[in-house]
Amino acid sequence: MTGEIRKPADYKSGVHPIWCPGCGDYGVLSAIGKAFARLRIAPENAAVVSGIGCAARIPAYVNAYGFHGLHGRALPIAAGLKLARPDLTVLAAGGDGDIYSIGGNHFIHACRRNVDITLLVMDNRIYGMTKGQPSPTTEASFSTRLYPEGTHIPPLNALGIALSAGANYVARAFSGDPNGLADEIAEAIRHPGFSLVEILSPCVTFRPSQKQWKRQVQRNVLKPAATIGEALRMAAEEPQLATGVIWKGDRPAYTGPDPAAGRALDDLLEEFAA
Ligand SMILES: Cc1ncc(C[n+]2csc(CCOP(=O)(O)OP(=O)(O)O)c2C)c(N)n1
Ligand code: SF4
Ligand SMILES: [Mg+2]
Repeated sequence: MTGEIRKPADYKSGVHPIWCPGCGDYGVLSAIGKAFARLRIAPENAAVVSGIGCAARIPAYVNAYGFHGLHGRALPIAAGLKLARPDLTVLAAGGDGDIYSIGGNHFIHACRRNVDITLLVMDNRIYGMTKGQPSPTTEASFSTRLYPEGTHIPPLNALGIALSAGANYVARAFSGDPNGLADEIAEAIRHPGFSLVEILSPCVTFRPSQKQWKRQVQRNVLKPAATIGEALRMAAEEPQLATGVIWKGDRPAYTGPDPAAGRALDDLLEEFAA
């Protein structure tokens, strides 16, 4: 750690968040500032990239480079940015719908590619921005206006998918503990390769019962598994409100093709034209 000493407040952009009062995403915003301060990351050396959703508004509120992209497309933008600017600390951030539903394909391949970025998924088990439709992580029996008796579809095991696809660091955290969350985000940033931190982040408007998470979440009970098999078992069997790190892998991060081994663009154009 060599950078200038900074305070969490240095990472506030000055844009006033328009999330509902009590939304869990405030805790995530606070934790990002604390994590950046702990790692002494200069605002001009960080970028936060998102898609669309309440959670995906977060780049506007962080004093760093930001990109508010298309729904589901945070990850390819974040990975491309990191390959082009390896000196930047790159976070991708979004909701359970943005990342796991419309962005699900990108999610799988981001885990597989293992570019050195950190993904924060603010999981409220609902589409908050579009007023409460079920998301991939909504419980099968949860009643919404579209599905009064629930969808009868089991929720996605996103941590298990991340592990199977090759993510190098996999954790679950809780937005109601910004100090603990800041430690987890800082650790995920420091770990090389693709890191997933799935953050239980209540939607107090469309899932008011999630306010109970404050006392229901089992904090930091998951510990890194010694084998990928054990990590997969934990992802499948441990309680869905248990938090902690379940996997720290040692895959080398993907840094892009070696320019020396590639073909020059001019040669390719010449060959194509011939
Ligand atoms: C291509 C496209 N399809 C659908 C939408 C509508 N839409 C906006 S946000 C969203 C889901 C947001 O849910 P989530 O990612 O869980 O974020 P939250 O609002 O819960 O934080 C949807 C379906 C859109 N903006 N673009
Ligand atoms: S609708 Fe839900 S997720 Fe969106 S800002 Fe309000 S509480 Fe947060
Ligand atoms: Mg959501």
